[in-house]
Amino acid sequence: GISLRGMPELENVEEVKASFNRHLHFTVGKDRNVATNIDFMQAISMAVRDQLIGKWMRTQQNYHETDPKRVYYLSLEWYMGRTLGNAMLNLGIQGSTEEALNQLGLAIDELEEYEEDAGLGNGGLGRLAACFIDSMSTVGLPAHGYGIRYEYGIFKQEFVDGWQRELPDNWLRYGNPWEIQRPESTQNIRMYGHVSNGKWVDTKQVLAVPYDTPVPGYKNDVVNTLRLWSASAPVEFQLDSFNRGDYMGAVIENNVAEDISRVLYPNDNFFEGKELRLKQQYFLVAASLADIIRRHKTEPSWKERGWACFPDKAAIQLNDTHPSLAVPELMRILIDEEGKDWDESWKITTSTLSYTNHTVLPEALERWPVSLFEKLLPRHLQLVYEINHRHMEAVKAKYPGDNDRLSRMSIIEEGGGKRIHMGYLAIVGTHAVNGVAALHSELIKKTIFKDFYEMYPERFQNKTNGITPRRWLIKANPALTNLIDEKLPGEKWATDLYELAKLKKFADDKDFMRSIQNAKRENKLSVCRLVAEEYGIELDVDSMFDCHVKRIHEYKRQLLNVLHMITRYNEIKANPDKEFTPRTVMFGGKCAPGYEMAKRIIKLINNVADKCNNDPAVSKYLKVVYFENYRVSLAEKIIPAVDLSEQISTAGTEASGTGNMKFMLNGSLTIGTMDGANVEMAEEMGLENIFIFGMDVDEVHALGAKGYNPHEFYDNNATLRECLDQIRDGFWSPEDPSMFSMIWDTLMTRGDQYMLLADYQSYIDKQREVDEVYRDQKKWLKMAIHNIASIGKFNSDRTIREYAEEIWGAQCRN
Ligand code: 26R
Repeated sequence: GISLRGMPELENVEEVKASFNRHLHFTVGKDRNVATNIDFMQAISMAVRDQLIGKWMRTQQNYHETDPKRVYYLSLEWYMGRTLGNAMLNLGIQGSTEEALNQLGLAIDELEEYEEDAGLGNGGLGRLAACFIDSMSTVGLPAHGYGIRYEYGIFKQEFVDGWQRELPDNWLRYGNPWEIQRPESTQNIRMYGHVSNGKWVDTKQVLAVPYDTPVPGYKNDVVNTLRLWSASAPVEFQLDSFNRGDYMGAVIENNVAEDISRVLYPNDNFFEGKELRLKQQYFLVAASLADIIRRHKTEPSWKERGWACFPDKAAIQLNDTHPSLAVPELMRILIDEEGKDWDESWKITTSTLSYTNHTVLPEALERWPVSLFEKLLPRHLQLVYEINHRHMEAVKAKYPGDNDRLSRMSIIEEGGGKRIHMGYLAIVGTHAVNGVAALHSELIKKTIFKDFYEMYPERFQNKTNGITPRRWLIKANPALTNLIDEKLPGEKWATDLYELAKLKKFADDKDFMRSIQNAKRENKLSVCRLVAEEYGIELDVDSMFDCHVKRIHEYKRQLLNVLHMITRYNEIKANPDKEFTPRTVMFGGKCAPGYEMAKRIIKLINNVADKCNNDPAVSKYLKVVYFENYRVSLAEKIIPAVDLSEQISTAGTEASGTGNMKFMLNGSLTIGTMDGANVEMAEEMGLENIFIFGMDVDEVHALGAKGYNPHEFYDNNATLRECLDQIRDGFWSPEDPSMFSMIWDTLMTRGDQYMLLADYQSYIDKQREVDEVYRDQKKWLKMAIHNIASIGKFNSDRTIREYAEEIWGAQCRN
């Protein structure tokens, strides 16, 4: 059928053409003869941007006039991806823009490919911030995102002989048409120095220059702001050297200050106590808080009530502990600059701030050495000590004589060089702490924050993650979007995904099932073309597309997937006459540059891919593709084409997962453990529509308590043993037989934290079941429709409404 979505309006088409030509001529400074595709992309981006500006100014003007409670989302990561397509979609001008460019002999979808991803994030946490800011505009919250304008985002991944190589991501090279520099709102940030007579003196200065990006809601005229700070050296920075007459040295020194916003730290789930990273955190926090307070001082309510109104007018959300310096920084402002006493300052601080936890992995928790703090932020260290002192008094009062508890709960960890536990600081210094899925929120109460939960149970909440259906369905998957539009006319579903439940009645409808199948096939064909072009590999479109895309980390168990591939390979080789259900196993994901084990996992996957793809007897049934440089824009192409989504982390380790939801929304089936949000997905769709396997959290804990012994599984399972022996003996690395000994050691001799072998057989059995169902396409499609129809809860609009209502006390206007 023909979709009404994006039908071009004639008037708008003419306007877009004129605007595009104007920008190409006057802003880019080229004519059609010399302009490149990048020029065309920039010209159309500016034409689209122009349509945002009026709504943007009106939205901000309205906030100023009506003085509502505002929400501030502080995050060290914003994994935005591309902006052009999303802006057109949310403005409702996709159709007119496409038509306008068509008439000029250009193709919008081709031009969109020239936009660099804004890759200012590592993975889940950064992409969640991006989905949230889309939702905050869509539900009509007066919200601002705050972050750092890294000059280099997440590195570009390249494979050299199957090993990951990192290249710098110079995403701003050709300029960024979506940002507007606001030098007049520059903030002065101080660091280093010392405290003398209670005053922070002899500090070094750096300027924080804001760059604003408009964030439109979905077809609702709301445009909020993402404000990213860039570091710049002040003139004073050079004074010292100037006085010494070292002009050249002084100017070159600017780099040191400007390095603060140079590059995103590529660590995911691994804390490294680097000074530059602490500077980045303070830079974001200090600039954003100063900016927020400046804004509120111009509001009418301030004139009446001053600071007393602040918590009623501002809610500040901390995206993990990365911006948790907000606690001592707000205290410093209130006490040192505003002359407030401790108690009033504490009240304002805790009632304004709230904190989201995104991981329980102990090695990811931020614990900054006191020595570093003292050097960079001496005044903040004093305040943290005072916060801890008062906190310790409160613990003593509540639990007299319980010295163990007292030392467990100290924000300052003693022994082996003192450290500040930022998670504890964030809980003590805020009024709400939340996990990101039901299971995870329960887990933090029972494990990492148990003592704090017992003391402050009312602070602990759950906010199950969600994803924006605009980018992850309407933009990424037009084929499926059109089908849904046909069944559910009126577009209500685009913001209320619970509407998709109405698709359940078509789960047995032959025509609808065929349409769903065709849409998936169309998307799979696009990926086949991409893989053929990029890697020269011919895929079988009818094979099952089995996909594992996410950061490479041992807890996510890409290795378990490898064991399944190897098992399959061995079975195919051992049974040359047997028929198998053809599969294409797809991987994507980067690993932290210093993560040795993960680097070897990547190499192993690439080696397995080579062997399978180049052996005709195997490749008939099993092909393996590792997508290079997986990122937001590539995810948008891959996810709609997938049949089977791999969500196989050890139960209790993946806080939520959000990729899992993106696949479900796009009609893939999930093979997964009872971890993170998988648990709630299963609950929404019913266990009959998802392939759940392996130990649940309780079983994982029980096995850990009893003592996990890999030999129990190795000794009793011949197929598993064959896989592991092959890895140990160099079957998968003929170029260097000992290449993967580290993998063997981790799984077999170092007591594998993630208990891969314990879930191996259950995983293999479940994969057999997956094959069987795939052969029964009727059953598969029915399950797929149930997945799509059960996605309602995982809309990030729902998540944001819950934050607004239960944590922020802010009004959604839509
Ligand atoms: C301190 C440091 C280097 C660091 C630690 C952890 C940097 C980045 C992280 C990333 C973590 C916190 C992260 O991305 N967590 C993911 O958050 C998603 C959104 O809530 C979850 O869906 C996902 O399960 C979780 O791993």
